[in-house]
Amino acid sequence: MVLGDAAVGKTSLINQYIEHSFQEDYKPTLGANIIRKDIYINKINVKVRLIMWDLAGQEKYNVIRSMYFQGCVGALLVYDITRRSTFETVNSKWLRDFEKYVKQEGTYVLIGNKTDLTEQRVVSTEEGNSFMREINASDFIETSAKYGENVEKAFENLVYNILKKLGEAT
Ligand code: G3D
Ligand code: MG
Repeated sequence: MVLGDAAVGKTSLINQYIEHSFQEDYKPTLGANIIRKDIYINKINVKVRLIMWDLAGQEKYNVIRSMYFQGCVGALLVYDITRRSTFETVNSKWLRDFEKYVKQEGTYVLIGNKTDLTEQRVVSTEEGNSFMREINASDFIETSAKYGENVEKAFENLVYNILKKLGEAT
């Protein structure tokens, strides 16, 4: 799942990542866009089918959101480096939701998006790094969904860490 406050860039990250090779199934009544992508992870020689859930952020979808968490194994926790409030809600809201609803041990990667807006940056890379350690995220990656910078790396890092954790558990 891709989680974070409104307008941090969740939809942009997914759109940038899937480019032309996507299939989507938009269910506006359910407040979710469901996207599928087949990828190959070189490092460990496996094919993976990703099913991504891009959820609408509105409060009215809160009940439905809790149902989507069932079966979820990992998340990108996204904030906008130009808005401190979006950095704070990663811990106060999104990570809490994730831990509350995801039954098995989940994997999450912290994402600081909009690195192209250098002038407007208010959350430093160093803060992101120490926050990653504080919340026990698998990794921290700064991205620009606008220019595609580190976007593929973000998703594939999450997949790799999910598989790694699943492998350790079995
Ligand atoms: P959301 O799905 O998390 O709600 P969106 O966020 O992907 O809809 O993005 C919200 C706004 O931020 C959009 O602007 C989008 O273009 C912009 N945005 C997303 N990622 C980046 C980025 O990396 N850099 C910059 N500069 N902007 C970004 P609009 O104006 O269309 O609302
Ligand atoms: Mg969106």
